[in-house]
Amino acid sequence: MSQYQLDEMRNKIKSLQDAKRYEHTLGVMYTAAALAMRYEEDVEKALVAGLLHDMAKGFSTNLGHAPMGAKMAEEEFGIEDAYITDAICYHTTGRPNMTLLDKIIYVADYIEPNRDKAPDLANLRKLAFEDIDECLRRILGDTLNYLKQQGKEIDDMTAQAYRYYN
Ligand code: DGI
Ligand code: FE
Ligand code: FE
Repeated sequence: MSQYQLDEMRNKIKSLQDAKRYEHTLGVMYTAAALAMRYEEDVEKALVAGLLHDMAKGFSTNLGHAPMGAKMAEEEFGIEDAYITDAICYHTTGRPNMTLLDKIIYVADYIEPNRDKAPDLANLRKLAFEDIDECLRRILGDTLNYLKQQGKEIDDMTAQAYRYYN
């Protein structure tokens, strides 16, 4: 992937998203890159997955934007690497036995600098760079608690991911 291709993707994503969502996207992209450096993941794959993870936001249901984003990444940008598209596909629910890139995108989505809602975010951010599995476990738990508290329906994949890691 050339710098030109990455720039093209950025411009396209910027045109699809409002200013706030695009700031979130850049936050996830660079947080994912930093986690990739820490855990010896492919930094370019982390950048691409982070940039594209919410590309279908607003084009589908709340849960549907993740799998739809994976499909759009392939159709619009020719991303055929399933390692990347799976990380996009499962970024909202997680899944059992997540790959390192899945974990990086899932965690980056939660801790990127523009986020401010989650409880104990400062500690989670530190933990992300110390022990990504423990951080993932904590986020899955916090998300499940939040969904229950809000009376929202728990997706089967969310429940499976939670069970796998707890
Ligand atoms: O797209 P983002 O806003 O950056 O974040 P996201 O893709 O992680 O998730 C969007 C929302 O989806 C978030 O408020 C949590 C929610 N969510 C995650 N798992 C489930 C869920 N909502 C329901 N109803 N059921 C789930 O299992
Ligand atoms: Fe999302
Ligand atoms: Fe996101």
